[in-house]
Amino acid sequence: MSKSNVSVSLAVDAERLWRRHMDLAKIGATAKGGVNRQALTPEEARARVQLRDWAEARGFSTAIDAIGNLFFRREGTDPDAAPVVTGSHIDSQPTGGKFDGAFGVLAGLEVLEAVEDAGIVTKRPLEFVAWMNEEGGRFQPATMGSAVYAGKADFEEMLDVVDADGVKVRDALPDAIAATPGAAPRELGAPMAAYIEAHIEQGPLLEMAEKTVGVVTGIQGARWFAVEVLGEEAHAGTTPNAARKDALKAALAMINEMQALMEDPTDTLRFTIGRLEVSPGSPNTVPGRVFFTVDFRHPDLAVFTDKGDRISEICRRNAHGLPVTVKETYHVPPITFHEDVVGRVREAVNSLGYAHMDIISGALHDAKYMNDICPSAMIFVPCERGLSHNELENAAKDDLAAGTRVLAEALVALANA
Ligand code: HGY
Ligand code: MN
Ligand code: MN
Repeated sequence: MSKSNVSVSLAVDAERLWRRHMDLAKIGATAKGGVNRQALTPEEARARVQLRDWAEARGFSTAIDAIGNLFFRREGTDPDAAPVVTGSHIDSQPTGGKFDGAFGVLAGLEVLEAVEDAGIVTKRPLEFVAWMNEEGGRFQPATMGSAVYAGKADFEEMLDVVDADGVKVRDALPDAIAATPGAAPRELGAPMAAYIEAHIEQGPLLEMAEKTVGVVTGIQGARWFAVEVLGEEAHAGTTPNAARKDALKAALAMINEMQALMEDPTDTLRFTIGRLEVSPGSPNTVPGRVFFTVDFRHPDLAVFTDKGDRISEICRRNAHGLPVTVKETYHVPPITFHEDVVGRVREAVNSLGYAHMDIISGALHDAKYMNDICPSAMIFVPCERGLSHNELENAAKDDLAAGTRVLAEALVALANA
């Protein structure tokens, strides 16, 4: 169906792609060279406008859905055909890097531009998307926008999620949506023919194996918990141990027992206490309240279930009579991507001749929810030292271009299948 016999990967422009990363990274730039562009902040709104400007300069149209997922579209010959879609996220961690999420969105833009430059006609429309609140750092859960889109999270419930300052999604969302006023309305859950997401690996495996491309066959499971322990504030000097209701002592007992449970000699299991708040936080007052988060991940469903189910029981048993609440804020079992779409990625990487390997994603991605509504897969490229969720995150220009060429060939093949 291609009008020209130029293969789209030849039209991928590595310099343009790299320049876009550097330009987007200026929005929310931090002193250490990373980005702080958290979901539904003014910085993220500016990034939305920048994407819209780049896309519309090439004649691609813009659409937005009720939860703020932002879509960009290049028409195919069959306007009624469900689109082939790529994308990722532009929101970042508070101390995020230039490439986490941004690569998948900018690779999508680059693919549409390369298709346009090569004069390739596709049957299906091609789209790339910037999913709202993938990171879940400010508003939990993560992958909020794609979960609502896929019907796996309740829209109204997500609107009532609040951040640490008590700001609700419902209050912060209008400014994000208003940032691109000309965007057409997009229905939540509108059909997609296939989805492929490009992302940096955010781990060291590709770099260690000296591979340029990761053919991602699945995503490990992730379970997040929010735990609050209530004690009684008291004088640190006068209060006998027997009379204390020390929220931190109980929380540390819970965390220590969890860490023992999560010991794994194979180093497959991932267990992180990412947030620990102690109130009132005064050196000479017995803590009256402790809040902490748990991020537990594993690729095997049995381990994911058995060990994850023990977290609540460990908290209750170590509370020693103090009130404790344990809320599971995220529960996403391990998934396997669709073999047809993984196959398209494999064909593309073989035809381009890049050193590659199969890999399971350790990180969460919006592709997990897309896999629930259409055949999906992912493509990884290495990042330096596997470092991510860190302002020093770095990736090589040639690797980003290689991943984008694989993405381009796979998407065009799917759009004309
Ligand atoms: O937490 C994650 O795995 C994703 O990078 N937000
Ligand atoms: Mn990401
Ligand atoms: Mn991330």
